[in-house]
Amino acid sequence: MKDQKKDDKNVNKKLSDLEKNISVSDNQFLTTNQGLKINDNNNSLKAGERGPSLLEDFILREKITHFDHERIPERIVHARGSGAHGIFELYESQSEFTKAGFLNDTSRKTPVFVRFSTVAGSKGSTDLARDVRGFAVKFYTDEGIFDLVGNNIPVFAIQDAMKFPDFIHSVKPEPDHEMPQAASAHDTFWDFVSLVPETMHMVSWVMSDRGIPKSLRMMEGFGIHTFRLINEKGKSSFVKFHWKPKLGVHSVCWDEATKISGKDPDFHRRDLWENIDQGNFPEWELGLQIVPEEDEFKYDFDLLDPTKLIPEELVPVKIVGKMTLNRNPENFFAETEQVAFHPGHLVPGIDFSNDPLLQGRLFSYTDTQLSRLGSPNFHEIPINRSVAPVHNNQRDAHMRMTVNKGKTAYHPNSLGGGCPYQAMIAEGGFASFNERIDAQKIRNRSESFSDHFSQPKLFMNSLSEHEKRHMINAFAFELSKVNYDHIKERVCHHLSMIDKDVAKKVADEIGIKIPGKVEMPINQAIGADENPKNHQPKDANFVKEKSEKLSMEAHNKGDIKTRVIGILCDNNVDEDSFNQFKKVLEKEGASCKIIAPKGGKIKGNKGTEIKVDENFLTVTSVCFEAVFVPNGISNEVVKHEVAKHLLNETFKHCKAIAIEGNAKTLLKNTDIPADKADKALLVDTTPKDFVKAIASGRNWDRELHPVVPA
Ligand code: HDE
Repeated sequence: MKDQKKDDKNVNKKLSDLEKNISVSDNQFLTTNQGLKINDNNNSLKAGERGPSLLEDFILREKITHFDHERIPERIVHARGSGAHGIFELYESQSEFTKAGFLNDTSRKTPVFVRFSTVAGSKGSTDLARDVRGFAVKFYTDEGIFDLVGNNIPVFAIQDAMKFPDFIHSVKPEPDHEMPQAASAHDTFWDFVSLVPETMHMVSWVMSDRGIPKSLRMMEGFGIHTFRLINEKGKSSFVKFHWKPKLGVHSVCWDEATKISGKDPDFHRRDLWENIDQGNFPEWELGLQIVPEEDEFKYDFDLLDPTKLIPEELVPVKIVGKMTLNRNPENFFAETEQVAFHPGHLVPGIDFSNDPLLQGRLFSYTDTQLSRLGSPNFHEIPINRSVAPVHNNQRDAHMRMTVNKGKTAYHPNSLGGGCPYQAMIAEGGFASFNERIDAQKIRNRSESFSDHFSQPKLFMNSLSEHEKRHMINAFAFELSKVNYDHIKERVCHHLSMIDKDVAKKVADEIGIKIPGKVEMPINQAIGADENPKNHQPKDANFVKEKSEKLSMEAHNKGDIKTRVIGILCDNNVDEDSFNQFKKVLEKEGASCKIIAPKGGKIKGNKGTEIKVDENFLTVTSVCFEAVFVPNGISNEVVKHEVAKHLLNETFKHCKAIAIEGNAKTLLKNTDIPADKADKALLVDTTPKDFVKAIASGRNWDRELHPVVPA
């Protein structure tokens, strides 16, 4: 207990180091940036009340100048993001594999800052775009900053950094008319995909429901690349990093995603913020897939190829610790916008592999901070500061905060007593892994990177029926937005190399024929000219038939924690029915939002006042996980279009509905067929059964009989 308190104090100390620059204005005078108290913040200085403004007005000029320079360039990719602070705790020492302190010492609580993001959209774009999500974690360790800059999908679209600008240019809005925003459903993206078949694995994940997460709190995270762990003796093992959410992995459906984008474009950001604010701290467990160095060539894919994952059946994910996000940022710009991640921020005990995509990233991230944050001193911004002391001979540059004392800024020196001095490896000095390299310089792709279809096949095989259906629909939706048949044909051809049935269904839907062979324009399709062995479609030669954990179904925890349930009611609601359900739902960890025709308060049948959260102007079913309608519904609600639509749409999105007593009349007025009562449409049920229905996941079978025109 005593130790626990000491630990908490340590974490708090580290955190308060980060907060040194926090400014609170309570009970303070308004001042200029020079500390001069301001007497009038409403009027500029003029020559007479109706006269021209004076250049002399240094207060106005300072205010406007600062305002003019408020924006910094948004991130080239991952511009839209949301951040949170937290801690990482280790379950069991991993000293067998790594000497990294935060993976050795179980008594440490390492502060972290996490930024989740979408990739394609601009800073103000919608959260629910079909896209990959960034999952970047900054560990403030005692040995320096370690950044794990990953995504919510375990593989990447391309294999070599050389293709990154091309890939991103193709997915961003098209350069002539700057459309579409935050969407991949357009010509240039699919043109690129069709010419670069290595993209097919990641694209299959993005077309699956993983591309439209329900919540940032309900996504897995992956470091993607293979890294190295190095132990005290210098022994190296390969590793892939995983984050497993304690709330399970959940997504919305596409119709919901498009509606949420209009109704609440900040849906994910709000959900993260509100849950942390309410004390529902999201948690992820850190998992390691460790491959002994001697097994480097054991698999029929290359560990260095970022378009491949290691199926958990081949190498299990070892759970080693837990991350809890427990504090919202104080200021979005200062923290979430200015945080600067870099896969090259390493600590002793962790090192890179030769993955050519990772190698390219090591250049890019510092470079991008220079143009985004404007100075090589970006590490001095509070959110980027190391909690381990920083001492070196780097000096000056724009916006230098540190006041370096003394006359020596060089090494070696005798005038400064030789300080700062180098650390031996035993003293924690970083040394790169002593990998033997004996090679010719070559600009080429390894033959071992050339199988692009086995793993997407494995992924598709592993999806449940409804997940596969959603993925097929997504391919069909996206390709329908493409204006060129030859692009659609090429993509369907690649799909047919992965799964003939999937390809046929997509092709039927978009009205094209799958060509037996596709022409890859010479000098354009990667590897099509110079090295025909590489990147030519091969028939799938898959690792395994299925890998269970690739389906989101395998990650359902069977609870309803932090889900939002709508309770539709009005004055005179049956308080017994209302309270009975609300109590059980809340006990199980859900939160209830009261929906009524008008805002303010309603009165139950026993006279209790109930606060209304959403009225019929603001309510939308897509913000709820399930809807309950208690007994005692008013005639107004029974006949109201909004109430009917709410139920229709909840049904259409396959969510659970519970109806009590006279609320059945409302159900009759909807388009939900009376004979369609199913495992998630519960009439006069118990709260426990309702909880069970929500927890078991949506009733996707309803999609097979789409009868509700919501
Ligand atoms: Fe990034 N990436 N990336 N990336 N990336 C950036 O850095 C880049 C890649 C990822 O919340 C940029 O600070 C190159 C893979 C995340 O601030 C930039 C290549 C993965 C974030 C950049 C990749 C990622 C970024 C833009 C190929 C998953 C957001 C702003 C060689 C493992 C971090 C910035 C945050 C951000 C470059 C590939 C994840 C331009 C050149 C693979 C989560 O430097």
